[in-house]
Amino acid sequence: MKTKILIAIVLVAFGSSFNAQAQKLKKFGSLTEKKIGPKTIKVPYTDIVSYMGYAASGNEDEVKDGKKFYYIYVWVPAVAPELGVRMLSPVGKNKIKKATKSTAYTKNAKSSEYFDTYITLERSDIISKDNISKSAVNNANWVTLKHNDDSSEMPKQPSGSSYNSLLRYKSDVANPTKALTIGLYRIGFTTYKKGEVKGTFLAQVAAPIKLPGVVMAKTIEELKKGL
Ligand SMILES: [Ca+2]
Repeated sequence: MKTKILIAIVLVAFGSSFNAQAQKLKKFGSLTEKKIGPKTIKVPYTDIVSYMGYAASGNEDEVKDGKKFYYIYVWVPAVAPELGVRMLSPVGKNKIKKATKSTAYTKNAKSSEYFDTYITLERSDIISKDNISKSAVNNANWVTLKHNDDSSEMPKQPSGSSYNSLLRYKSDVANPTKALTIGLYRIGFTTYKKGEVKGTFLAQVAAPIKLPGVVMAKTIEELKKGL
């Protein structure tokens, strides 16, 4: 009997420490791979911009196909060879260096709410920062370059499901519609299923080289302040 209880305690302890570990965000590896001994690793992105936010009922930016969409805007001032985007919910105990935190995140940082993330990388036809305005953004032609729902490279959610998202997009210079040129981009995030989105999240946009002047913000007003 005692042995059984002990085993149960050990299992519970192991289980919880395993969960805590699984929630830790790994380095954000790029498409470039390098062999280190017998292992092949993805060389980490060197330039990462992080944003912490809190999604709540009624604060969505757009309802598209019955899904509540939230956007983060990214100004890319130089031609980028590759971009990585990933999203994690909830933020939990992850400590992220130099992250921009929204007021809503700061107020709800301890919230344990989370959602099944889904990300899109979209490009607009706005290619001059002087042309960035709320109406220009609303009237811009947005093209989805890539999307991702679930990534096994991301930490599991508290439910144990791998529902967090990660995508990497390589610029195709031979194809102007698929090249990562100077311009205004946005990350769209929502849930796979239709309905409410609620919880803390971390969004990161990354490049393999230092791109001076990259600005990421939740709103056009905030973006313009950073330009
Ligand atoms: Ca997902």
